[in-house]
Amino acid sequence: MVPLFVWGKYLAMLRLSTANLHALAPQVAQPAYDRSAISPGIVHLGIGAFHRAHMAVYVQHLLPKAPNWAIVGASLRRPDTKEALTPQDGLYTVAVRDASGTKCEVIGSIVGILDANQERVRLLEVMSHPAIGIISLTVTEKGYCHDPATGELDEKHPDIVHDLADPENPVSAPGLVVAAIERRQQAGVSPFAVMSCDNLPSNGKTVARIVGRLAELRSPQLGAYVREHIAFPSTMVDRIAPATTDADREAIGEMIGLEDAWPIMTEPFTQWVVEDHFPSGRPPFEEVGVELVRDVEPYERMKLRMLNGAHSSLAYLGYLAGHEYVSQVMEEPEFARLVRDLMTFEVIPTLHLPGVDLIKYRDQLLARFSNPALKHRTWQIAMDGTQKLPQRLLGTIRDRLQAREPITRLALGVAAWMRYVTGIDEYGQPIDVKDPLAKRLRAIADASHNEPIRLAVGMLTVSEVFGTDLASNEEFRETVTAHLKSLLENGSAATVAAVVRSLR
Ligand code: CS2
Repeated sequence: MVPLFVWGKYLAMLRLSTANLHALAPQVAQPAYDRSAISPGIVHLGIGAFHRAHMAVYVQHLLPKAPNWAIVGASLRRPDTKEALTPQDGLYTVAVRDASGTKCEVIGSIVGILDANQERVRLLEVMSHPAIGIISLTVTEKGYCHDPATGELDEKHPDIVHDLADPENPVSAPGLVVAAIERRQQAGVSPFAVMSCDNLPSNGKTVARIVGRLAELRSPQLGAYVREHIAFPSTMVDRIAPATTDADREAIGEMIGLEDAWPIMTEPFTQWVVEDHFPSGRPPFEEVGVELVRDVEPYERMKLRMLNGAHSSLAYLGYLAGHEYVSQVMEEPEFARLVRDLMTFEVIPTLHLPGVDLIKYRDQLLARFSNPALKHRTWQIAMDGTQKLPQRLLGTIRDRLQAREPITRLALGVAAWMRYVTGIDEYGQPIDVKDPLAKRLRAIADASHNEPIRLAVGMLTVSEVFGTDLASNEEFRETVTAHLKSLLENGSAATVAAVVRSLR
């Protein structure tokens, strides 16, 4: 039973909004610029937690110097962000957490949110406005409607089929971008830059290929226009931002003194490396800590293989071992040892980044994964494995196989994914597997009757993930199958312990 005075306090709490900023607790940072004097220069597709913890914070710190680069956000799937933030005039709290405590900042860089499903025409109008110089995206890996193994547009994807049939009313992110490019071209408006902030390999080049192909399917002229005039700078983005819970909402409300329907939890670490390729102009990103470089790819590869590769391995193995949060998995010495050795012996040798101390980067990652104040669910990271595995683990595996080097720890992450997508955990309970190919994976698992060789061989036929080379690589197949057998027979904790011990 909640005591009455708590209810009274909760009911009396004002909602975060421009008018109520005066009631904000004094220790909370807030926009250092006049929000009525800023205007949008960026349209961001996919206005979820990651964008709001990352790019929107950089833009908040840019706006005092560059007031014409505020953000209009669009949600492509659900209207919930718009519903939460519109009554708050787009304001929300970023709560930075670690063992030493929580620091809050109210972010005001998002000046409007559109729901792409309900306001498609308006969204295209805004994207086509001459003031907009950048279209940025965090639509997750699957939002690009591509084949994860090849990085090419999936021309049979239902959303792409739809967008080719009805190009004025696109539903996919590439479809929206192509429609806006066409509108601008027809109206003689200068082209924008398209900046992917998703964890895809060579994200700029990949999105250029996807958008270019979709435009070409519309018409060869539009395809040629995209190739010649649209810049697709690559980026490496990094900040851990777990999904917000109701307990977070309540705790942040208490801290800031106002009710916030959708605050974002994150860690102190943040990094953004951007390829400096914006022919039509960009804000002075370098003034707010963005690293502008000529070639982002080595940084991207480092981050995808080290951070995300370790993250996915921890997520599948940790979930199977019964751990809800990443930091709990890291408390298990054998698991922590496994990811440390995975990075040291199997990932770092595949990276070439002169001037970057990769051992230091590894240690920083281990500390970030162990942050006890961040409730990052293994289940959240386990989502969409078919879209994530190629760039996180399989590219590294290919490089190692080619160099005739062992892949034992890398293959354990892959085997754990195969075990996870069977949809039944180690206690016989169902796993809520979220993945665009979940049904197909489940059918493969059911047909294998948990027989390790059949399960591994069945999963390896998913060519969108493994291509054709890995499925026929004997060493890979055998290593994965041996791990899978152990995971099915002994469980995740015992398998991890045995692998760590055998390689000591
Ligand atoms: C995570 C990433 O959910 C996931 O798959 O691995 O979102 C990760 O937290 C970010 O890439 C960190 O920058």
